[in-house]
Amino acid sequence: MSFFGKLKSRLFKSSAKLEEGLNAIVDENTVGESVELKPDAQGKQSVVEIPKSNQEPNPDGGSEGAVDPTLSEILSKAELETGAVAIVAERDLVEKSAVPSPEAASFEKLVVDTTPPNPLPEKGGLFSRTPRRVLDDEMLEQLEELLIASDMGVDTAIRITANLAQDLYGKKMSTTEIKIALSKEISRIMKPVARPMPIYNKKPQVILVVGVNGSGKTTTIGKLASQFKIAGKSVVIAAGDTFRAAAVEQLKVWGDRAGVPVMTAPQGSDPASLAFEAMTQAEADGADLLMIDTAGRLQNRADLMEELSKIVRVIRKKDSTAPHNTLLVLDATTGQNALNQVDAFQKLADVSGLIMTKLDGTAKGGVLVSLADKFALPIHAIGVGEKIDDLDVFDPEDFANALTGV
Ligand SMILES: Nc1nc2c(ncn2[C@@H]2O[C@H](COP(=O)(O)OP(=O)(O)O)[C@@H](O)[C@H]2O)c(=O)[nH]1
Ligand SMILES: [Mg+2]
Repeated sequence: MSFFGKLKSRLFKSSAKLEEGLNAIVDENTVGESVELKPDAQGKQSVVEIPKSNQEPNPDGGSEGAVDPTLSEILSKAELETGAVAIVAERDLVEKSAVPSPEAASFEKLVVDTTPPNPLPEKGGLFSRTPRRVLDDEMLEQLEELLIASDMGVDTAIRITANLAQDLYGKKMSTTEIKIALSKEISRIMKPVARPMPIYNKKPQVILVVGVNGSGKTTTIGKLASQFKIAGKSVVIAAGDTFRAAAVEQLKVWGDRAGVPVMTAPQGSDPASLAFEAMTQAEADGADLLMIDTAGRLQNRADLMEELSKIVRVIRKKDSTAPHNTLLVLDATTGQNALNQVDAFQKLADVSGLIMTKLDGTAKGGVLVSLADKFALPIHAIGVGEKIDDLDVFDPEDFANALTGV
């Protein structure tokens, strides 16, 4: 499967949450479409014009009364009587009779570059129609709340909805059309920070990897080392989290798998002297890359700061320009807390880029949008699982489409 295919399926929790919220918003004050089905006396379907009064937004703002009892009775009766035949017949009717409104036509122009060539009809049950709602102040407010609930943060949510309003205020929008518009806005925010990790003409290029415990540093180093190795680079890893024996074992497994040497030191020993030895080894081997794992005990900030600055100090004895990259690894499941972690680690180290892990299995994927919006830090890669190929460079369009479920 392509990484985009995988990303889309693994970001499902985030996109499903967004979709559920969008459906609720759109359905709440739907502007009725005119194509509906009604079985006649013989059980065949025919087009029913929804009475005009039902097409107007409910002045109360609720959905009650949007369909009169007679019609809903007819619909539920038809559902029972006509079964699967209706699905085919109904799609046929919708295709033949749907005439795009002028609004829809101008919206098409706006989104022409992202609309799939043959958009599937929207899901809507047996008698599917495409609910649309006029993008007004109330709906914008609800969208803003939904984006905040999707971990995009208040400022970013406001920015996104303001941009939507600028382009689309007063237009009738379906869930799919909102998703496409959202995806465009999100990818616009993320494009400037989507940058692969730079590779310098340095031997060894030193990559320091920082982040809180459990964020995915060790796993990410393993994945990166394997991928660099496959790309023909020679790599040395320093298992600088000497605090946790498991971290060392974990790296050894990745190292064995990738054929990359892993420098280790006894548990509890000084990570800086290990980093120095690893630097010596990497130089002697003529390695292209040296990746240094670190511990992430943020609860003791002063210790961690001292530990990191000592590592930097000793490797600078060998190369004053090192480390060439300081990657901050963030766990998507921590949601908005990831922003605090960026703040904290920028004070501890000279963070040069971000990698976000665990975007699979969380509904908090939107946090990456607020990170992109709030910090100008490059996002190099994203992790969507525990296997070696579950890490890939960050592509803003793919991400925006996967997050919104476009
Ligand atoms: N689902 C998922 N799990 C991940 C991902 N990256 C890391 N993990 C898991 O998160 C846990 C902590 O990772 P680890 O690399 O040990 O974190 P560290 O403490 O920062 O070194 C491990 O169980 C990893 O397998 C990811 O992208 N997706
Ligand atoms: Mg670790």
